[in-house]
Amino acid sequence: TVTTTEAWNIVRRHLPEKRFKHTVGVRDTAIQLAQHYQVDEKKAELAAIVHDLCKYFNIDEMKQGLATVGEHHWATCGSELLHAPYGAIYVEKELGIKDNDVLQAIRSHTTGRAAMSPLEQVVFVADYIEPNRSFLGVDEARKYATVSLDAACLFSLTNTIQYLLSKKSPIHPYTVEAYNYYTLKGEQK
Ligand code: DGI
Ligand code: FE
Ligand code: FE
Ligand code: FE
Repeated sequence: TVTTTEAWNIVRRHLPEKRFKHTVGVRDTAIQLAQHYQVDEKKAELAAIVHDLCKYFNIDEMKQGLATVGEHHWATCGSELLHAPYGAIYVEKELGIKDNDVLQAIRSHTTGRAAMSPLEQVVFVADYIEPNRSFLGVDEARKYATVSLDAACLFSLTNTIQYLLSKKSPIHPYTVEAYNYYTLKGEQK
């Protein structure tokens, strides 16, 4: 597997300046959250460093790569979703990252999913609240991140779904499943 230094060099070459800065923010935030919630810090760091590696890859290349491993259901999706599941395939193949926890955190970082592991939640939330983010609601999201990972995930999912609805964009079933899961989980306490 790659070292974090090697991963940084690869990410540097693939990402434009702004996306690289975002990645630094996600790495720092993921490490903080991992420490706060007693999640494996090294896994969180590696997943964060490579999470957006494929953000600007060719859409057809990503769809084909996913279809090759039997995931034909991404056919109607754009690169804003494809870079996450394809990223997991790519870093396994090209960077030799074998850790399934890390790969799963990369796979679910955009849509989320029902019953995410704490590591997945750390990366999902870090991606949403890193210091370079400036959208409406991000400060509230940062507050939830100090309360609990479940609360932060639910807030992020709710906000993202509202944003997608306002744009009349399609909402991926994984996003809906994640929202339903964390809403129901919140009601039970
Ligand atoms: O890659 P990033 O910009 O750091 O962040 P991301 O991977 O979390 O999200 C990328 C975009 O994907 C963001 O604009 C929101 C959008 N998105 C998240 N969930 C869904 C979605 N877009 C659609 N169409 N459907 C979703 O369920
Ligand atoms: Fe992303
Ligand atoms: Fe995200
Ligand atoms: Fe990101």
